Amino acid sequence: MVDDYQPSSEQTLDRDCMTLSRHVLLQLQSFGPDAQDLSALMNRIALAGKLIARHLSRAGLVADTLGFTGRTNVQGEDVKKMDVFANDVFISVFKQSGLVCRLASEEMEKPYYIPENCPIGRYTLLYDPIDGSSNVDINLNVGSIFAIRRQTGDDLDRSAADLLTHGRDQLAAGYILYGPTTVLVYSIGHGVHSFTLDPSLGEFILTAENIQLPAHGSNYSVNEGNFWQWEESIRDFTRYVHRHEGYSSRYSGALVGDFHRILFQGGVFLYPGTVKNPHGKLRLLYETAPLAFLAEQAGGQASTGTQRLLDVVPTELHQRTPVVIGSAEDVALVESFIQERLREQEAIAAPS
Ligand code: P6P
Repeated sequence: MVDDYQPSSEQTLDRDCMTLSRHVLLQLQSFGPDAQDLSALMNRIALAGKLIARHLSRAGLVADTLGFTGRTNVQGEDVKKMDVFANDVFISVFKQSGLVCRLASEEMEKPYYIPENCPIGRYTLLYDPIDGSSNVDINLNVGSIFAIRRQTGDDLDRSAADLLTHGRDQLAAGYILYGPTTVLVYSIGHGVHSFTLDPSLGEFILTAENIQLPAHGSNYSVNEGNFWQWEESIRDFTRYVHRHEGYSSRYSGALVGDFHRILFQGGVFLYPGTVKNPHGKLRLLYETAPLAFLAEQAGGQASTGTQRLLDVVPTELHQRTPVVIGSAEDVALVESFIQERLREQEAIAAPS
């Protein structure tokens, strides 16, 4: 038996003990009730990620995981079996949390209320359960996007009107990227941090802390197949990157993976308005606002092209916004083309 035992300074042991719930408490420098709530909420998000990752790892081997359900969601999109499974996972893990009264999802026209948690549960989860689900059937990365907001008022009429506020009201935001590894990236307003799932432990382990989005990057990520549907300003930006050295086009068709690349390598992702979706395709409350929260926390920027994205106040739950997000310099470059065209239009409209 050794007296005054000195534990070995085994780095990996310390690293493996930096779990998500502990990290949240350290971030908040508090063990108070609010900190405990956020820690418990993030732990539930992690559990949902593990359950979805496990299901995805068997997609194609287990009957009824791939393909379509034959239904369409509130967006008018074909619902894939994986969308429904992932949507139900989040409902199940938060039912048992006691903390969340409402869940608002891309897959549900109205928020789902967990009766046993209402009105005690003071938090709302907004989420896109599987973003980029068309990638599931071809074994490419997909993601879940989430935001946590505090419920204000009792919402007795179940209109969830208190959710229609700017993105600066988000308490926490992040995503889970299901790729070669499963990665959970989150922020509770104290920087952006990344955790990697260690399947042998069943824990998300801290692998990148205080991530800084580079001021500029070579990646530009946009669906150029929409070129004919864009405003001239976006075409101007595209022609600029085509004609200048140092740019690479990277687009996977799944927002989470495309954003993750920008977060770590820099550059800009954009989904502007199109003829088909004049206000953009992506949804504010559970796609662009959570990522905008992360981008700004990591030193980047996020706008609609003309307005800071976190300032946008939605008028309805599934509101879409155009999005330009990533490195500050590259977001500014896109915005400069938009401003240039606006000035030209104003000059033409101005009385001679
Ligand atoms: P498009 C996936 O359907 C999604 O919602 C995002 O994940 C992705 O960034 C975008 O739509 C892709 O849309 O029109 O380029 O196929």
